[in-house]
Amino acid sequence: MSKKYRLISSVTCPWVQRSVILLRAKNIDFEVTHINLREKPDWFLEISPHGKVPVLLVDDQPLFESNAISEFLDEMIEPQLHPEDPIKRARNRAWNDFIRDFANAINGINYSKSKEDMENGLAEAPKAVARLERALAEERGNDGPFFNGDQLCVVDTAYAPFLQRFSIVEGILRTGLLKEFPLVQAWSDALLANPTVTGAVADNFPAEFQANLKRRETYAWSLLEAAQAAE
Ligand SMILES: N[C@@H](CCC(=O)N[C@@H](CS)C(=O)NCC(=O)O)C(=O)O
Repeated sequence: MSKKYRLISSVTCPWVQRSVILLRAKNIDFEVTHINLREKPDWFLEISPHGKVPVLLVDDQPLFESNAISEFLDEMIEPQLHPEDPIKRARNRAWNDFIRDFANAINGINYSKSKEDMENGLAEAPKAVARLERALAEERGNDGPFFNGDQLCVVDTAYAPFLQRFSIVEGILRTGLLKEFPLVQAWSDALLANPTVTGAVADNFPAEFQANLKRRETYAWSLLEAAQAAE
């Protein structure tokens, strides 16, 4: 009998979206339960050791940490999206892990609180993006558009949510961060045009994400608010 999957989610969480993209890429039926992270229900705290989403309930057995969830899904359910070759697979897993550095770099810009804060974020971020640019060149040569070539893979599912958020913020801040990184820019464009990725969030995602920028009192929100006031 096939298993039942229920994803515990919060609307703008990029780590949840990583799981959603992978579930969609594998055509797995799943239910979503949204929780309010500012008022976490007791039942959630019982099943999430660090109180974070995503949690994936597999026939009521909870899995936590988006990376572990990805590995579980890729192990259990066809089609396998990690490369077959063990060396390539290990390298993909390492790049999957690098998402934490990349997320920190991008979040340093996305959630900066002032112009100065943003400039500091922008001074740091190229280190992580440059590593990724090199990885894209090395892992897939000239092929694309995804991390390993023409098939969406597990690594893609980790980076797409952060590239998507950065593209929204970039529309406001216009940092030009990706100008020097054409492979990352092309990868981002391909991911953000892919229906498995775009369908992983609700149509009102940009508005939800902007509300998040507002809640966090970000520099991006202050610019957006000023532009809206000037209209
Ligand atoms: N390392 C975790 C990170 C998940 C995470 O940070 N989730 C955030 C929402 S985007 C969360 O649940 N935060 C609640 C909290 O920290 O109290 C993963 O990959 O699953």
